[in-house]
Amino acid sequence: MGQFPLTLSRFIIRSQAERPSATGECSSLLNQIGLVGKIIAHDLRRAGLINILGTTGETNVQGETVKKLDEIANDTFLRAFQGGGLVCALGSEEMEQMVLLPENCPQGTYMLLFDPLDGSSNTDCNMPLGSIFSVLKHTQTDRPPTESDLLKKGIEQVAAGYLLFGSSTMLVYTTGHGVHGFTLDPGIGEYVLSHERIQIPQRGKVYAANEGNRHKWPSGTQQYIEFLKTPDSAAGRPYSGRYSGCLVADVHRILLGGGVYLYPGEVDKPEGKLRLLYEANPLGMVVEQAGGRASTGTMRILDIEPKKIHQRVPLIIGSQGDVETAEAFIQGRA
Ligand code: AHM
Ligand code: MG
Repeated sequence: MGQFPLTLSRFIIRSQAERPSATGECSSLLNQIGLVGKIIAHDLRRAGLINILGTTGETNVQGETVKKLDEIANDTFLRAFQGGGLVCALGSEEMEQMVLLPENCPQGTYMLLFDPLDGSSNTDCNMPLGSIFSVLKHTQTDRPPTESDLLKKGIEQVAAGYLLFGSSTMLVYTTGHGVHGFTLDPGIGEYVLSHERIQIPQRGKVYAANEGNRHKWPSGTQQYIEFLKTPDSAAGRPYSGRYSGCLVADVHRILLGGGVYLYPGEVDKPEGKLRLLYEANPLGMVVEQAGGRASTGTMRILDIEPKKIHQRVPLIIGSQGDVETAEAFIQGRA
């Protein structure tokens, strides 16, 4: 007889029993994110059939074209946490301002930040997509949170993770006690533990970067990518280039097999493209919890003091050794 599947909810109960100090609320939140993942995955699977591909004709707060699926995924997160008493405030890459959920105050002490649909240029061609989430705690329960309460350093996250909509749907998360991956079994409609305690290799053989932007990169970044492509069999080079256009998918590959993902700063845009609160911090926590490293090239992502909710940062993330080498090039030490 095969092993009975260890589902997400069962795994969470087991982990809680190992840590009696855990309140259990974060568990409900993770289960609810799992449900969000099932709903978004359901929409993505039928997207080409029900006229939800393409753009809405609008531009978001980031100045980017909004895809219909961006809006649908964002609404799914909003609806999932309205009521229920868990989350008092939400912030999203797709929403200009924080959304307060007064019905959940003051009992809901979590604040949820998310990128509802990461890699949305992939929507119209059946390529992988993701959702990224970061969980913060609102500690001043005598008053509802304001936007400045969302401006916490990444090290203050109480949980973080992502949903990956690839050839299968996965939920990968950390609450600061290792990283665990669950695969949605469509037959039973449950997330089943498939990757317990993920550890990222110290070095990999893959790099992920949009090399079309090479001419915009500072010379240290250009030299690093040239270094990775220069053959040296003893050192395991050249690396293979693998870039999907979906940060979640690229980081997931690297989390499992090692290597480095870069969305660096550019000469005319030193802050890069990716968002600190919705992308870099949550993925930074996941990767660090798996033994890897997340950096701007000059500082640890999780130590950055955010100044505004839609702040962007350069991101170099992946295996400890690979990110350190990238930092050495970027800082002119290599
Ligand atoms: P998005 O959240 O608006 O989709 O933007 C983030 C995405 C990442 O998933 C991906 O790695 C990167 O932007 C791709 O950008 P580019 O097309 O410039 O390579
Ligand atoms: Mg994104």
